[in-house]
Amino acid sequence: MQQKTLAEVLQNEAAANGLDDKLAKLIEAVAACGVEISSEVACGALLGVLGLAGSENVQGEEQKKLDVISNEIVTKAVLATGVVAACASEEMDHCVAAQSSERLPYLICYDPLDGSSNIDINVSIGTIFSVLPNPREDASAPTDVDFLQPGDRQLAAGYIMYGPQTQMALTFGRGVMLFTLDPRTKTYVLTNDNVKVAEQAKEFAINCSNMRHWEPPVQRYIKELLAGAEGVRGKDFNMRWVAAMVAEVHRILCRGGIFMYPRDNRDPSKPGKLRLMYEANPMSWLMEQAGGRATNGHVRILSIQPEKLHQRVAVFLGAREEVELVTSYHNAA
Ligand code: AFP
Repeated sequence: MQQKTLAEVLQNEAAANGLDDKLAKLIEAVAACGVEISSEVACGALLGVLGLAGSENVQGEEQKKLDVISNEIVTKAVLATGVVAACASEEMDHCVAAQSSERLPYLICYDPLDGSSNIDINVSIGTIFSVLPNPREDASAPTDVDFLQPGDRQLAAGYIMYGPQTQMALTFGRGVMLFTLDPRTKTYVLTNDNVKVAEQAKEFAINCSNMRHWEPPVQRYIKELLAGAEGVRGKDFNMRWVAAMVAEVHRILCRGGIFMYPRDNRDPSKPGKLRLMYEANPMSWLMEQAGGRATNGHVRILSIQPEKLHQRVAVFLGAREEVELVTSYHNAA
């Protein structure tokens, strides 16, 4: 069967589901950024793009050269589409508004290169993006406050993962599609048109070095997983930890499991490590669209009303039965 390209899929979405051509244009621009970033990542040291940029982001984290390069690529591309009123990034303190005399329909937020700690050791990393409606009725420039919309308001979301293959996961709220970039033609080809996450899990992903800092519900849940067939779960589990959320989510979309980054008492002021707007929300929507679940331990992540652009959130996402179980432990505590 002739595999569809991204352009063909977007045309079909427009014809069959009324996908706005401006949104299609934005998604094509983000996908093109993935082609460019994939090339930069693949060259690594050959282009002198590894290592530290000598600067810090708003999170107080040291920026890698590729963090800065990726952010510049995405920011320039999305503002050039002429359909984005403002963009926000993990790598920028505040949103950047487009120069426009007319109202533009979309806001986009992104983590331009998630998993930066993996860059210099040649392990998978990725770009995560989330498209929201511009809430302003007029042509005035959006500010950070305009981005503070619950994840249920997203219009499109996905990621581009730079691994052995470059792959893009994408949802418009009608299921999850998976594309593979053909490096020979620089074309994304649809390789799964209906990704589904198994309701049960055999694998879990969490950074166990933080175990002593977790809250009791997480301690209980992980202890039961580690007890395996000799414990209350009655079966053995496997563990994975890639230290790049994109890779963890991709694995779960491909073969199931649960991913967790709980809040811990290392820094009680932080409700978790991952950011709500451009990591947790897009990944949670993908997971729910694929039949999985995503909570902060208590409520659906997509229902959370953001209070700050770079706010953090605890994340439990993946197999429905596992997320519901660990969430029940939190709500029973
Ligand atoms: P970096 O972008 O700083 O590498 O952080 C990646 C991340 O935000 C997320 O992608 C990983 O799942 C998680 O952090 C890894 O956290 P640990 O470094 O604590 O394992």
